[in-house]
Amino acid sequence: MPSGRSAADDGPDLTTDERSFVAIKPDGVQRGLVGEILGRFERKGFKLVGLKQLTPSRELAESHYGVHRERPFFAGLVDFITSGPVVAMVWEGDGVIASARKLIGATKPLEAEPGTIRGDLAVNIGRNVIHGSDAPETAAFEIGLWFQPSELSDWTPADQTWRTEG
Ligand code: D4T
Repeated sequence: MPSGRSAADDGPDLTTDERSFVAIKPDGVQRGLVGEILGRFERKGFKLVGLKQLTPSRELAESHYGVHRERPFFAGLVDFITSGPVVAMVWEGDGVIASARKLIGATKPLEAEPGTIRGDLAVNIGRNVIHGSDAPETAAFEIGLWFQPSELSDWTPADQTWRTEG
């Protein structure tokens, strides 16, 4: 650590290799927003370690949204997420789980701040364009649900030292 700095200056203890599962839902794919959304995560400085497009099976969708199984919107949610291609991604970097949620914005697009993906690109909760893991446990579960380990790349961007200190 450079002289004159203490551990407290670094803020929360961030893990550089933290990973989050992010998915562009069928509405985002159909509306041609894939490049726009990928670009926001790239420009932020996160590292893409997994990427594929697939139409999820009902089994996959029901597992992914299992926590909502008893909610009245569950059936419609599963119908929607299985209705067409989804772009599934794994992003890596300092604090990526919480940071991705900030980039994404509030679940209800009306409450999502301008500048966020939902704030800029969505108007309806049932068509809110994108999903991001909400905690380390759900990130680990969702990455394992959507990706095989062999589909994830361990790599170091050439400009890594310009993204993260130390
Ligand atoms: P996801 O999981 O898609 O990233 O959304 P959030 O994490 O932001 O929000 P969530 O889990 O509470 O909701 C999951 C998913 O269900 C849709 N939904 C939600 C809906 O259609 N009607 C509702 O009333 C709620 C609460 C939107 C996101």
